Amino acid sequence: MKICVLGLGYIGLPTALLLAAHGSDVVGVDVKQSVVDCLNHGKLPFKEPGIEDLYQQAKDRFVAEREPGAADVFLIAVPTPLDPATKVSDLSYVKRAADTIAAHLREGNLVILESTVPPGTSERVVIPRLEKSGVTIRDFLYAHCPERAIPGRTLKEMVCNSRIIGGYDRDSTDQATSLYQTFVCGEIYQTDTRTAEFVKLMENTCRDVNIALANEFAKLADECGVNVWEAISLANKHPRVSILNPGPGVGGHCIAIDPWFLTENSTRCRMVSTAREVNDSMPNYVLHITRDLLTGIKDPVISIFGVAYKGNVGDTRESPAFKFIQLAENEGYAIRCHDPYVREFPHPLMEMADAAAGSNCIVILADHDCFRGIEPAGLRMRTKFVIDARNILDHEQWTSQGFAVRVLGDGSL
Ligand code: SAJ
Repeated sequence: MKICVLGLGYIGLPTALLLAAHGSDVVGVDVKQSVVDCLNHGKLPFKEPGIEDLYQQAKDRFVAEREPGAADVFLIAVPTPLDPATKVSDLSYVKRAADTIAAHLREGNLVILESTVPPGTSERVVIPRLEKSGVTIRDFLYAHCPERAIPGRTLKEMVCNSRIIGGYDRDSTDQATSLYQTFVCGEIYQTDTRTAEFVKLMENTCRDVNIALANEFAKLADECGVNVWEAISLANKHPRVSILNPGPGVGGHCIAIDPWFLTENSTRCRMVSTAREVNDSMPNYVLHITRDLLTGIKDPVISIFGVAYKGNVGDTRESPAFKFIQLAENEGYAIRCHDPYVREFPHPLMEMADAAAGSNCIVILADHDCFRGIEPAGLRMRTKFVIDARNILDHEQWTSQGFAVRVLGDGSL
C-alpha cells in the first residue's frame, strides 16, 4: 500500500515512520525544502525519544518529497495555528493540503485528517475541497483520526494510546481503523467525523481548564499564606480529587490553542475562555513575584532557566517564556536565557554558568529534570535570588547556599 503523509512535523513524521516500519510504502511531503533534504540525507529535523531507531527501521520504505503524487491513502498532519488577533483557527495549511491531494485523488482512495480542527471542518471545508478533484465523497473514503501523543513520549503514545476514528461513513471508518491497527496496540473507538473533531478539542480543553484551576489555587494560596504545593498534595489524597500543577503558564501547540477552536463560534460559553485567560496571565504573575523580590536592585539582571514550553523537550512553541521575557524587558530587566534542550530561540542561549554569572535572580520556567540537580554553590551571581515557578529545586540546598528562594504559590506573596 502506498501512503502519502502531508506535513512532516512532530506528528506527521513519527506517523509516517511508524507506517513505513510496519510495511507500507510512505512518501512524506513537506513544503520546507530543508526538512525534505534533511530526511533524505538520513538526518532527523527534531529530537524525540526513539525516533532515530524508528527511522532506521523505516528508511527503506520511506522517502521525503516536496509534492505528493498518486497514492492509496493520503494522511494530512499539517499545523492548524490560531490567529492571535482574532483567536480564530487558521485553516490555510489544511485547505492547501486538501487542494494538493485533490489533484491526485482517485476513486477508492482513503483521506485521513489528523490535524486538530474546529468541529464541522471535515464536512464544511476539507471534503468539499477534495471533491473539486471530480471524485465525490461517495467514491472516496474519509476519516478524522486526531492524534493523542504527548511530546517527549510521542512514539510510545502513538503505539500504546487508544484512538478515536471518526469516518464519513461505515466503510471509511473501517478502512481507517484497519490502517491504524497496523501499528496501534491501544483500543480503537469508532465514531463520526464531527464527534471525533469535538472529542479531540474536549480532551485538550479539559487539561487547560484543570491547569487553570491549579493556577488559580496558587494565586489564592499566596493570598491566604498557604503553600499551594503542600495543599494540592494533601487534597489529592482524596479518592476523587486530582489537581494538576500550577506553573508559569500553558504553552505548546495544542493546549494553549485548541480551546479557542472549540469556542470560536460559540456565543454561550464562558469557562473555557476564562481558563485560557487565567493560564495566559501566569507569566505576568511570575513577573509580579520577581518584582517583589528584586525591589530596589539597580539594573537588575534575570537569568531564565528553561525557555521550552515544558520539561524535557526542546519545543518553544507558545512557550510562556516569550511573554515573560517581553514583559520583563519592557520593565527594564536585562534577560539571559539558558536551556540545554532548545536549539533555536530569538534570545541568545547561554551555558548555565554564563547565564548565571553577574545575574541577580534565576527564574525556573521549564521543569527540565536536569535542573533538579543544579549545584547552586557553583553559580557566581550578583545577588542570590531564585524563583522556582515549577517547584522542582531542592529548596533546602539552595537556602543553605545563601539563596532567597521563592516558589510560585508558596504563600509568601
Ligand atoms: N502544564 C502545567 N501544569 C500541569 C501540566 C502541564 O502547567 O500540571 C503545562 C506544561 O508545562 C505545558 C502545557 O501545560 O506548558 C501543556 O503541556 P502538557 O504536557 O499538558 O501537554 P502537551 O501540550 O505537551 O500535549 C497535549 C496532550 N493532551 C492532553 O494531555 C489532554 C497530548 O496528549 C496531546 O496529543 C497534545 O496536547 C496534542 O497534540 O494535542
